[in-house]
Amino acid sequence: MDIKAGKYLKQITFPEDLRKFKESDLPEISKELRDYIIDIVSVNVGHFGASLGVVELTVALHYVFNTPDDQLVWDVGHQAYGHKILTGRRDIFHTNRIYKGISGFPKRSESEFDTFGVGHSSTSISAALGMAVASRLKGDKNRQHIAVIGDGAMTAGLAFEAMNHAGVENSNLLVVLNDNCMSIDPNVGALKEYLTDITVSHTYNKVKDEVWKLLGKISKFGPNAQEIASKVENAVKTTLLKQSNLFESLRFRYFGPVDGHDVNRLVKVMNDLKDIPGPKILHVLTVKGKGYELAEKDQTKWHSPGLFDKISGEIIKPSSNGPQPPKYQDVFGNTIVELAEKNDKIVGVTPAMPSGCSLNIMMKAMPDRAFDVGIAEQHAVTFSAGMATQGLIPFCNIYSSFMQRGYDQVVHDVALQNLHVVFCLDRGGLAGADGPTHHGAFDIAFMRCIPNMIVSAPMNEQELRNLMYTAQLPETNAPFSIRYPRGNGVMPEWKTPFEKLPIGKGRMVRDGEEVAILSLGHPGNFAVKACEELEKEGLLPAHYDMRFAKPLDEELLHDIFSRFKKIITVEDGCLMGGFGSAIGEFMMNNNYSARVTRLGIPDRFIDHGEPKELYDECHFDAKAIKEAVRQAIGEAILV
Ligand SMILES: Cc1ncc(C[n+]2csc(CCOP(=O)(O)OP(=O)(O)O)c2C)c(N)n1
Repeated sequence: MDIKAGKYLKQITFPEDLRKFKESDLPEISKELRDYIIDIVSVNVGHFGASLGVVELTVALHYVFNTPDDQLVWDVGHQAYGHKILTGRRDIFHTNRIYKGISGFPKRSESEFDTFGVGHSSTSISAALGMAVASRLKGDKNRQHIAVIGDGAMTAGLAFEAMNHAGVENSNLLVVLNDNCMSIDPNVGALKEYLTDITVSHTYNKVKDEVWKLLGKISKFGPNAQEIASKVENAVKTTLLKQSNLFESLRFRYFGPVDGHDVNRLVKVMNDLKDIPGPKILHVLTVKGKGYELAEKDQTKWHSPGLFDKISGEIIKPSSNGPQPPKYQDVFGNTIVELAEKNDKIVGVTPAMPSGCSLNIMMKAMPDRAFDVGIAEQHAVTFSAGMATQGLIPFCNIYSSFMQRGYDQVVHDVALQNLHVVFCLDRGGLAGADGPTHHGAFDIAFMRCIPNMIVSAPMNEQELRNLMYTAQLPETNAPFSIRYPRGNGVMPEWKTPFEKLPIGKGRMVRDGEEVAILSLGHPGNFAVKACEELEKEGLLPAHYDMRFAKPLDEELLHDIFSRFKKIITVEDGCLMGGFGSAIGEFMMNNNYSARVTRLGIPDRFIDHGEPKELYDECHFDAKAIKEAVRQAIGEAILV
């Protein structure tokens, strides 16, 4: 790939090279870094707006702090492209998110500059505090620990748990709050209003200038810095307590807001802050998508735009002949509106993913009945549970991997009370280029072991609609999980009439002989393809779309285990404890004996790549199913 770094950037392999430049060169270096990100992401796909927004911040952080000895922790990590480029990965950045290439998120195994593996949000303050306390216990007073967290990520409970703890730990922690007023969609909630207030407050800005004047003197005072710092603190407090500062209340010293695109100003401020001990927060104002006009204007679209022409700004969609099947998420988004029009008990809940899961369709159509609660999966679940106690039927849509964070709430607040909450788990299965932090590998296993929970997965759009329809019927009245993958389904004509599905019942897709393939969810389509191709070879396995991992269709399974001695299970989820395990348990419990081959995600974390590359690696695509059938039948011949 012939993308060249600019004249400064090409001299920077590691931050120590950056630190050799004069401060006056930093604006130009920032410009080159931004151009390099635009050049590569436009042809390579990836997160875009977030990294552009923190270019100056990234340059300033690596210029001022002695990384990697000083510990820099990025929250979520989707904004860390500039960091990757400045920390030894410039020349391999074109492999970002590509199979076997570098990860789209900071990853400890990839670089010593990636101090903490991320992907899920709001972990940075806890992790950096842990590092800071470790340094203190080791007697290292000089090491700096910096968490960079967005205003979206700051909405999560985890971030506040960490702030609450950090306020009483006398550790060297700097939280940089990167405030761009955006999550993926516009940020929501009272904290956002508070940050806006503090940003525009005249009183505050006046004080702030005085504080900076004082801070400017600190470096000259050397050992007396602490004394000056406490004067600074008092100056802030006496004036600010009038309007009460949330962060000050949590015993953080609050500094800012500062223009996050003024790299020289950032360098000066950070140099000053280095000398102030204890927990500090620096509020930095940035613009998501900065420097690429279209991304600044439509920040949600340009969060992760796909391929685009960087000159015209056109987002390039893959060409297609004829009507294409819709994305599963859009089937969810449109279907919930259709159902909610008929059933006024239905409400929709998303923790900060309205456009990612398409609940934005309902938010537009029925703003009073659809809630974006911020990056707050735990709250999303318990909030849904609360509404369910009052007879509402919440559809709580959470990406499978983010649901991990709401697990106790699913068990304790929903299932234990047998509340009628419908969980729609988007991105169930291998999620692709986002990699192991985002794969929805575990939900079948972790939902299946919870009493009262109904666990289902549709094989196509029609089944998704019918499962959603069935889930909201009053007689269902139980926690109900429906998981479906990222991306497109298989039915261009997807808007089929609703039909009630019997809970815990599967269906035969094709009858056959010798081998039975039992699939759960979308991988049933891989089985259909495998069966069609095997038929040409004269092999005729039967195929069943089981739909439910719990309750299992025991009647159908008795029939299958009586007729077949070779069973293959297929799922886009972890093998340990998943759907195949459920079939194995059924076999044991009922004293059947059969040769069961389980295809699915093995017991290791799967890296990033195109879904088809990952299905191949994990061995549960059509090719793998064909091989498994041939092997089963071949063995039969040998016997
Ligand atoms: C636990 C969790 N929930 C949801 C997400 C999806 N997600 C990725 S980035 C993002 C927005 C983060 O907003 P902010 O922290 O303000 O960073 P910005 O993108 O604005 O720079 C969200 C919701 C996630 N990564 N982790």
